[in-house]
Amino acid sequence: MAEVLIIGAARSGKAAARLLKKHGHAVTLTDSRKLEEREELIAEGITVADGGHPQWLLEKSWAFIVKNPGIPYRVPLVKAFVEKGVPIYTEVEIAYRYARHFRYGAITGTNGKTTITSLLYEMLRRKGDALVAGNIGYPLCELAERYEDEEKDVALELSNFQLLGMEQFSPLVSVVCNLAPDHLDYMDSLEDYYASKMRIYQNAAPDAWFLRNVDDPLILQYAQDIPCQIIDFSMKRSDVDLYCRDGKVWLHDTMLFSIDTLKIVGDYNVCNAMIAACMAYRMGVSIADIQAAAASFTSVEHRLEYIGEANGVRFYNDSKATNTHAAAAALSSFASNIILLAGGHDKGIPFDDLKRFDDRVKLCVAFGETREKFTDVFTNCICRLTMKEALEEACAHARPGDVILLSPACSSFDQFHNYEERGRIFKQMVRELL
Ligand code: UMA
Repeated sequence: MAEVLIIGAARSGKAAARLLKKHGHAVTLTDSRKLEEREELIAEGITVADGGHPQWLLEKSWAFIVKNPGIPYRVPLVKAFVEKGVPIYTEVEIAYRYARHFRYGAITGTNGKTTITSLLYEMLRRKGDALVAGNIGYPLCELAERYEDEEKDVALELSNFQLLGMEQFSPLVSVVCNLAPDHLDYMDSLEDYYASKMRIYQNAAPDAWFLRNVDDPLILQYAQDIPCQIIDFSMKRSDVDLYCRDGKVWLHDTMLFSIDTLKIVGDYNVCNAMIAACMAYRMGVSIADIQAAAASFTSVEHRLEYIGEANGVRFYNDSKATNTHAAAAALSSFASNIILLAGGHDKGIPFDDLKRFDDRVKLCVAFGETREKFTDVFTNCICRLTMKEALEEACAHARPGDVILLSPACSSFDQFHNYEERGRIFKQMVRELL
């Protein structure tokens, strides 16, 4: 019975523990916090070392480690195992090894991943048995435990943290939708961050597809040695495999959908839909089903999500904007009168790219760890400690026709567990106001 250590006992760690236990491994689960479900896990036969990572974990020999994707490799416990040469995987790799009949449409990139994954899932569902998993919030191990002997099409969102712990994972179709600075609090450099994204296609079979965004110079620079078929796509050119012409999206000579049927707005969303449609096509979804799913898709929670209107002021929750690039996409969706709520955990990425929206931002109310940095970005900027105070300040300044937009450009970990919690709390506060 192989001894396995799992570091981090939140959603993905617990799912991996249960799957490995089911397959006869001796599983130890460790977490720096005290686990509420400690007794339950022990009753399932899992050894629990919580409230810290005790020294004995380092002294024992493990067949392999499963690391929560969010825990950096520089954390002392992880670093020690790297130095010892113990294999360290992330949960998706473990699920991949057991669920041998799953077929994957795998999506990574800096922004748009969740929209593409959700849209691909809606398309796959029309064809038949489909699942959605990964960074979007559902551990793949949970699904592998439930359906491991079944054939399933999976729309899988992958973060670079997850990709770093992959060894064999092989998708049928994959994409790096775009690249922009992010996660400098975790990676040693931006070069490492960009390169880590390219692991998505490293084991792809020769007949698999990799969708390459030729509009993105960073992707062209980093996407090298692709072992499968390359589908070049562009929003600007039509001399590529996947492109827009006459208001329609085409894959070679096949029309995938008409842009005017989409309910999601903005060029970046046309690009997201184009990617999802092409992936669905490769996974066997009919053109009619692709079109029906594309036309009925509205939005993703926490991504430029409309909450409501009061006294002529509209409120949007874009909590998923955890970097500058995503916040820029949100700001580009409104022509003027934006009251922006921004700020959060400091990942060390610059906000300079937001300066170009200064004339659209009537007022920025910055909060959290990074709040002072926004005073250099926007002419009108006020700092408050918390998101609640920032919202109160924004409401005090709002006039009919204004948009109050939470698009933080930062991750949430300074004041919240994750961006979902930040978004839910924001929506709750707004609904109380409304
Ligand atoms: N912990 C330790 N030791 C440490 C540090 C942390 O034990 O030194 C523990 C914490 O106490 C906690 C756990 O590790 O219990 C980490 O919790 P988590 O919420 O990060 O873990 P999961 O619930 O398993 O969530 C993970 C992904 N989290 C991260 O990558 C940070 C989720 O992505 C993903 O949805 C989920 O698996 C299912 O696959 C979230 C995310 O923020 C959404 N992703 C980043 C992003 O989108 O920018 C990459």
